[in-house]
Amino acid sequence: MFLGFTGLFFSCQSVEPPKPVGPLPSERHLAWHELEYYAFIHFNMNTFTDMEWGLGGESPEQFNPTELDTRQWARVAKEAGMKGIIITAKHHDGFCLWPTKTTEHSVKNSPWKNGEGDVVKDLSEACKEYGIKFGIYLSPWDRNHTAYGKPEYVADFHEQLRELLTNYGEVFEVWFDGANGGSGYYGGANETRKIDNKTYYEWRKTTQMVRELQPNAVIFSDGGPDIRWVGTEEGFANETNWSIMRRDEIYPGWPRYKELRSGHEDGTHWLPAEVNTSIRPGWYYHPREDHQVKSLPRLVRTYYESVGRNGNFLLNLPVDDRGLVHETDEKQLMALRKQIDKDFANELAIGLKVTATDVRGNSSKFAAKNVNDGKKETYWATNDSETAASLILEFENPTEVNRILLQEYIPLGQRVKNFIVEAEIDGEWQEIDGQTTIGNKRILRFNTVKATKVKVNFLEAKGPLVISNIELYRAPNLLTVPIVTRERDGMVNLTVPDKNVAIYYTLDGSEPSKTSSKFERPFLVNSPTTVKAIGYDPETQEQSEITLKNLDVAKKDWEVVDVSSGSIYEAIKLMDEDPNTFWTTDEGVKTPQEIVIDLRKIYNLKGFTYVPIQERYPFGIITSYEFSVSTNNRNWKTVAKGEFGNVVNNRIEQTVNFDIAKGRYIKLKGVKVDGEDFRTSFGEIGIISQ
Ligand code: FUL
Repeated sequence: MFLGFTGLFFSCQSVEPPKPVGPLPSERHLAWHELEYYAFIHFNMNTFTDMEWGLGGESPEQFNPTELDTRQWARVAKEAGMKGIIITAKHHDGFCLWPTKTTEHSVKNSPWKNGEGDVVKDLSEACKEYGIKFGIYLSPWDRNHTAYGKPEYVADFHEQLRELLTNYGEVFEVWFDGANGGSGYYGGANETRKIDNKTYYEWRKTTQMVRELQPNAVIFSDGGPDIRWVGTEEGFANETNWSIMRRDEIYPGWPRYKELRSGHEDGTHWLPAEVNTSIRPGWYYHPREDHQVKSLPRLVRTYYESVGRNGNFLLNLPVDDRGLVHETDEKQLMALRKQIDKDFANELAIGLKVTATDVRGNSSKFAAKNVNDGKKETYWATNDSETAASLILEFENPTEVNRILLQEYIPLGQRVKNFIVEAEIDGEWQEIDGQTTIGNKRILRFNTVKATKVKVNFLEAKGPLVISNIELYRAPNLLTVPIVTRERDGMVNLTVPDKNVAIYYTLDGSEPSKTSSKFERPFLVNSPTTVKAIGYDPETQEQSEITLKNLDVAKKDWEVVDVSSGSIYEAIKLMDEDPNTFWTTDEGVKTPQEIVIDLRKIYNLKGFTYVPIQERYPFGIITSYEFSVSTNNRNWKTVAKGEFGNVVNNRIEQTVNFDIAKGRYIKLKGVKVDGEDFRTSFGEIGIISQ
């Protein structure tokens, strides 16, 4: 039975609020939870040495941005909807972005602004100007410092922290990395140094200093003490995500880090998760990753799997060697903002009639309507005996929904362990989703339903329920450019992430529109063909940009018949239509490496394609090539020779055209390759035929 009779509620005074359950967040935590989405910026010596982990022996001379503009960073972050920026003031290589008194290894000895510059100061001022928060990353590991491993270094590390927390205004977060100790330059010693992560940095003293100098700042590390790493850099928290953990078991570099993805149900401290990931494969800028900025669907997913799973989202922007957020990254950030704004544009639950199976002391103070009154400080609570209850929101008319957002009133602790969402559709209840934890914020995405009522069935909790907010949305479909993939047998597939988005395509080079063929199932392409496709949202009648892919004969019968070294059996990977698999020749073979493919039929050839290896740490990319054709595998004719310009930095498909030549066999020789072990690698080889 549902209690809708507000008139019978007892007076507020007599009913006590529920007692807190488990460890609770501090004021500092509560302010941090509100931030939700903010930027990491990795910009430091590595930006100029094209490294991810500098060794420490770099020269300050190498730090020389040409157009460094921290106001651009702050503007981009602000426009992207981010609430702050955390900057790598010092990374593992030890180079300091501010003129610290502790070391010569800093901006003060760099050519940038003739050694007069201070990136930390510039950024703190830019953040202030744009009204966003400012945070610092200070690597405990320092591969430059002579005394690393001895107490003298720790004194300098603390001094660096003191400078950063004293001279740059309000700091909202201090970020300590778990990567610690190992090989390094160490003032020229070039050796491996091991430290004890638990004791060496004197964490207690470090924490005290932060508390004293920046009492509002949260401290991040694998184990806090305030907020925790989420145990992966891929950009997600687990579906079950407790904001509490048995904190005393954890320390920076904790080997059981996978537990950080879910927290501990029996946690002893409030230790919520921050989901850090980069908008590119690397944390630092590498021109070779310019084409690997994350796609919109990927970024949207990360948003829902961080903010939507009770975490904060810390998205890294690798500022480039000019000193700017790259244009492509900026474009993607704005696309994400636009999509998230669209998804949450229209809140449907506010003010709806709402009833619950139990209300604490029947008091209006704890009534069900508190979940949709738009106020986060009011909440619906159940009686102490009721740790399971349901709540129903009623629409006036059948209404489409596909998102639900739930929040517990976390000042009283995180409680919910298990819940189900149901919708009343055409008079019948249907389960639409079921999950475990909620915490500060949980967002569920489900297929659009036209509901008259939405019910949340809280099945299990650690104590009486304390729910502060429920929101409902009808997000639009995610409209993106279709992805074209193909199998070796020539079958072509077109995909978009949202199943409500239709795909239309053409095969004759004409512009696709919604009157073109609608993609229903994979189709065969076995001759030179240009596929053009669009995504189309039938609800908004909007269409995506056009994707274009040139396809040629299917590779089904092709066979690699000769390789100069390496395993011929593995060589199928260079013609499997999957550029993410690769084939490589042996290491250390100095003569140019080559490969011969039998196309099993004579074609009029007029070009070839080469996709370089797509690995995060690529090797063996062909930079100068020679391409030959033959009809009999004996008499060869070289039809093209040259360089793949900028292929190492921009690992996209390379296309080379040549005068028509008949050929059944093709030979690609890597005349020059990038890297030093002489391996030659191939992501994919293709032909262009007539
Ligand atoms: C890691 C570091 O080793 C990476 O270089 C990067 O700074 C990332 C955010 O944290 O532990």
